[in-house]
Amino acid sequence: MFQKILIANRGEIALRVLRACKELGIQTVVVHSTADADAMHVRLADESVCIGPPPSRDSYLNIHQIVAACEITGADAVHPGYGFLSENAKFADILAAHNITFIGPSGDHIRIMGDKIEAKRTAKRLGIPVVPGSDGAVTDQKEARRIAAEIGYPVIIKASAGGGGRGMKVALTEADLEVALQTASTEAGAAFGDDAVYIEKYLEKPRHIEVQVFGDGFGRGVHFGERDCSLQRRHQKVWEEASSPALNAEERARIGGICAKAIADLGYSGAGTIEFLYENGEFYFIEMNTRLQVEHPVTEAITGIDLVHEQIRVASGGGLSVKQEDIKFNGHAIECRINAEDPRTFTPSPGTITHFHTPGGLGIRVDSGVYSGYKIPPYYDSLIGKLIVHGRNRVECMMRLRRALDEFVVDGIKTTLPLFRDLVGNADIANGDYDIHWLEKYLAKEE
Ligand code: MV4
Repeated sequence: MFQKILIANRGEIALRVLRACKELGIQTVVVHSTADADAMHVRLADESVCIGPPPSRDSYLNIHQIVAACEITGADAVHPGYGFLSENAKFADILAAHNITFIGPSGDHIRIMGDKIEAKRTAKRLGIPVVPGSDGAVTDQKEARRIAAEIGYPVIIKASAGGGGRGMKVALTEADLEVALQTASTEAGAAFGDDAVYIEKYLEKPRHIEVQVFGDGFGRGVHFGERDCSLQRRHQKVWEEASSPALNAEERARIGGICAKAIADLGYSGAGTIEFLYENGEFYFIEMNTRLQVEHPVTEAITGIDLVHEQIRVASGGGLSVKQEDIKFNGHAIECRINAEDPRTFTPSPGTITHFHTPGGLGIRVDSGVYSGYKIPPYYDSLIGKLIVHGRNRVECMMRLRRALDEFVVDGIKTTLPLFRDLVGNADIANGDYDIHWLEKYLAKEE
């Protein structure tokens, strides 16, 4: 097991990882920018190293500074959290070259999944159902027209170097195709330095369902069920659930089994998330994330398993603490992402939190790095906390969520809490009846 882990992140996830390290008796080092000297995880860590000024590229993305902090403190592993360097293959390779363990998959697995064409080709080869479309990159208009005609309109053009919604263009008919292909490719070249694009059938009203997987480092794979993350705004998730209100146990076991086998065959190590669009009872692979995700706590709530403990165990060569048959799904969990933003316009609202009071009681978890008197710096993303509620079933979970939202107090800044108080009372949400476009339509109506 590791002696000392360096946490290369900030905010609630740095604290989340720190808690796991403490429980495992592992010493902790945090790195932070000058803007984060007052952060909770800096106070709670055994050691801290200031690695630079506020801009991320000079601190949380500065690989050399982070490697130097490892050398100075004698850290034997790095947990990257999510965002920042968590899916940077070069970072994983550099750490390996320094004999420091990257708590995550190999640089090569990160690289495969970062290239969306390569990821899709790999998924298909491993028996994962994919969205119908081109087999690889599409360059000429004639080929694009042939493929689009074959799969049928509407189609979507995606950048291979994109992902998470960046660099996509929809063509409703053949008349739109030429411009869509041209602009998608030009924009991808400018934004990512890679103009490769591919074509898929455009699914009009899918849900976003993602399967949590783990490779144990010994060639075995398991799944921890799915999360439904359909409630998004501009590709930012707002509300996540486990399990998906749309799936039954049979569908869960089927897609979970496919994903677990794929992870085993790939020889993947650590946590991963296989993302699907789900429409009319069918799953269509879109991307795989090779990191721990923001919404991992809903999976922890229904399985009772600490996924960061598992990441650390696997990275240290100790394997998973559970086998597939030990993983049982109990009840239902919902996560609300609490952002320091205006709840209608989503404009960031940094500043001082004058009062912070979190809900408690059975089935409530709040993951947050903030406290009363804390000043939110303006340099980073606006997530200030996550409310995770667990109940024996979805109805109990929703009742408990309503109660927890009533107790939550954040004064001094604007937050997205009022949005959640509206959503929890909405009939479609109560019925679990929503797709990836539901939230944007709802927000447009409310204006
Ligand atoms: C799609 C799609 C419809 N059809 N692909 C957006 C983010 C990226 N992960 C994939 N995305 C989409 N891919 C096909 N073939 C619709 C989206 C999409 C979306 C997906 C998940 C959650 C929210 C979304 C919002 C708009 C579009």
